[in-house]
Formats: sequence, structure tokens, C-alpha cells
Amino acid sequence: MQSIPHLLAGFGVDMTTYQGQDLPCRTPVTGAVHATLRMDTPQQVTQKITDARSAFERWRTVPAPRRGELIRLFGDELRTHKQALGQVVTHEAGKILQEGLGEVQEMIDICDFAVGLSRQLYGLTIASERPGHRMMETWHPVGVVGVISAFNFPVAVWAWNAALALVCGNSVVWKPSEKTPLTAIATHALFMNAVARFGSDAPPGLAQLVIGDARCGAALVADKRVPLISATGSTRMGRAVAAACAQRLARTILELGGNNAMIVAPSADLDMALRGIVFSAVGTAGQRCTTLRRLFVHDSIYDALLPRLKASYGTLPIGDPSDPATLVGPLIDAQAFEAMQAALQQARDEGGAVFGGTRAEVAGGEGGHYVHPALVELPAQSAIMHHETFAPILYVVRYQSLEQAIALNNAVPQGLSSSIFTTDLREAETFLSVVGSDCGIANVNIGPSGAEIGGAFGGEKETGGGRESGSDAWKGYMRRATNTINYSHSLPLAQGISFDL
Ligand code: UN1
Repeated sequence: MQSIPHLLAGFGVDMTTYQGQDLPCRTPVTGAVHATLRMDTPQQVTQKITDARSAFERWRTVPAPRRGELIRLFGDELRTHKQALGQVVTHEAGKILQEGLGEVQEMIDICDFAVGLSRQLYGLTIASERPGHRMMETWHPVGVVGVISAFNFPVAVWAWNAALALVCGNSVVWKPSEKTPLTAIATHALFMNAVARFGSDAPPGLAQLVIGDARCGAALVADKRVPLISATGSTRMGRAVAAACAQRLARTILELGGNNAMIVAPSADLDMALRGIVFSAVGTAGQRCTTLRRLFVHDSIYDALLPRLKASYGTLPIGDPSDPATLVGPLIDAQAFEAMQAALQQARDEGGAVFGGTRAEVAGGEGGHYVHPALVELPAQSAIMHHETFAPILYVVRYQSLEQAIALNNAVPQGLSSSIFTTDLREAETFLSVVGSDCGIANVNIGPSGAEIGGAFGGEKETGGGRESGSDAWKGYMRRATNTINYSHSLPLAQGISFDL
């Protein structure tokens, strides 16, 4: 695989604009520092918002299908550079290359979706109660949209937000995780290539990139000229963003912690369930919001499934994420490793039997944090299972009745994703029904992770309630105006009120 400076040069990035002394960027692959960047000051963030605001004032008047053309060009850039951008993701976030490429594909998919959407920003026409009147809804962009993204999906989640926000007529200010700024720099360069090809209809400043830490995020969140903040990350971060936005009555789209479960029912196809469990629990080294963290297995099949699961965990290829044979890459950093070890210790204290979970030796990766994914068998859903630990730990608990399993699924504070493996129609439909899973995503015979962009993505409770990506999530990036038009020669009042002068 090519080095980071070489890869970035391939995107046309001029690194001298970004280099500095403030932010050392480490690759989780080896732990080495591969770039040191300067951070934006809060004043520079303010200036970027000013530029984004003036860009918005022009961009909102460009017809939406023409705005879609910019996103089409951006999608083309992503198609051309898919391999290289996937490699940057792998270098910087430590995802295996297949997942790095999958992330870029997710960006391409949302671009395609957004291009179609640019001709479908529909409002309703509503029957008026008054003669000679018509009611309708018009959708307008909100203005500058602030996007705060996390290290684990360093580019796709920005693209979900930006592609929709831009076709809706907004401008975007992006504050990526300080753990993955280089991926953001590469993506921004590709976007600017699309802008250059699009021509002068795209005002400069339409998409802004902020490099920095929580101080930059705070400056973005506090700015009254940013009516909407879409933030992905920890529940702790989301609470701070929500509080700051509530203070000034700004809107938020929050995609926070997940603590996702799977129920494996007596009738489940165990071969499929096994594949679903392993991909969802150890993919991205357990660092997806949608990662499977809690597994509820029916008593009658527990002893058939667990040995197979352990056998599969015992032979997982762990190592360099750019090696095509690897399925489990490194954790993002030392802190993630320590949090994993602390969670495992707590699980032991709560009566858990831990399988795996130790540090894995990887030749050349001594400075990285590679682990054997952990399986923890517990007699009941204990306190640690109510927490999201961003690492490959799968807690396993037996259950006796579907009702009990659904109650366990719903007992945690988070509500992002959930799934059931069953071939029993009654069980599947109950799980999806009003008395079933309380999550934003509920799947049957599919694990909780790896959602397609076509559906609305997000979850309930401490996950934050936001919806991004497909379906009608675009409405979150627009404001709705209700219009009543009177084409008669009189002025009847609603509710039959008489008000004669
Ligand atoms: C996240 O983990 O923040 O459904 C997003 C999935 C991916 C997106 C995950 N499409 O797992």
C-alpha cells in the first residue's frame, strides 16, 4: 500500500496548507506519526462559518436539480479515487481494506441517492377548508449545516449529511474527528475537484473543513449562524452538543452510542446466524455504532451455537488491515485498548467468563493495539452490558422466552440497532411490532450492522433520535413553510370565524 503523503498528493492535496505543529496524526496500523497538522483557531472557525453563510445565500437560488449535478460530479470523483480513498481510510482508521472500500462505496451510494433526490424535494398540497383556497408545503434549505463526524466512519457519515444538505440548498461546515483528519482532507480535495468541474454556480466556501479538537467543535456548535448541527459520536459528546444547541434553540441530528443486540431463536438458521454474529461483532474491530455487543441465545440452542462461535473466534485473522487475508484490524488507539480491558475486568467481576480479549501479536504492528475479539458468557444481563465499549466485546446471555429476550434487548439506555435470527413468522413479526424492539433499526435474519443508505439511519433513547441518510431524512436539512393561497374574491376566515368590520 502507498504511503499517506503519496496517497494525499494523488488527490491534489497541497499539504503545506495543513501542516503545522498542533495535531500529530498516528496511524493505528503501526502507531507511527504520519503527519502533524495545524489546528484551526476558534476565530478561524468563525471565519469559515461567515464564508459558508455567504455561499449559502447564493447556493439556495441555484435550482435543486442543478445542485444535484454537483453531487453527481462528486460521486464521479469518488468512483475514480475509490481505491486510493479506501486506502487512506485503512491507514488512518485501521479498518480492513474491504471495509475502507465499502465506506467509499457508501459515499458513492448516497451521492446517487442525493442526485435523484434533487428532483424529488416534494411538498404536499392540502385541501383547504375555505372555498377558493389552496394549501401547500414548500421546503427551503435551513442555511449553514455543521457536521461533526467520528473516527470510525471518517468519511461516509459526512457524505450522508453533506450530499443531502447540499442538494437541499445548504452549505456545510465539517469538523471531522481529530483522530482522522487526513481522510477528511482527501475527501475535501475531491469535493473541491467536483466544484471546479461544476463551474461558477458553486460559490466558493460552499463546503468548509475545520481541522481541530473539541474547541473547534464548540465554536461551531455555539455559532448562531448555524441553525443545524448533525453530530455523530459518543453520548457524552452528544449531550454537550444538544445542550449548547438547546440553549440557542438550534436543531440537531444526533447519532450517538449504540449497544446493539441480536436474539438467536430456536428456529434460527445457525449457519447464517453464525456469519451474522461474527461480521457484526468483530467487523471494524467492534468499532461501529451498529456493532453487535449483546447476544441473547435461546436455551435450547445455546450449547449448539457457542462452541461454533468460539471456534470461529479462535481462528480470526487479526493483523495489518491492508492485508487482504485480515478480517480484524487494530483498535484506534491505546485509550480504546485500555477501555476494552477495563470493561472485560468489570465483566469478570460481574460473573462473566471471558474468552479472548487479550492483545494480539502482529509482526510490524507492535506500536498498534491489536486484540483478540472477546466473547463473554454471563449468567444474566449485568451492569457492564448497559454500556457501550467501543471495542470487539460480545456479551452472551441465555434466554427462555421471546418476551424475555425482547425485554433484555430494550433494557439498555441506547436504542440504535437490533436483530433477530428466526424462521418463525410469529417471532419475527412480534420483534418488529410495537411490543418488539425499541430501536431505530430492527432487522430479521441480518445482523445489526451494515445498513444500506436507502433507509433512514439512527436510533432512539440515548442514541439521540436523529435520522440520516435515506428515506425522508432529507427533511431534517430543510425548513417547511406552510402556504395558504386565496384565489377567490372574498376573505373567509378559518374555523368559520366572523370578523365583520
Ligand atoms: C456508524 O457506525 O457510525 O450500518 C455508522 C452500518 C454502516 C454505518 C455505521 N452503514 O454499520
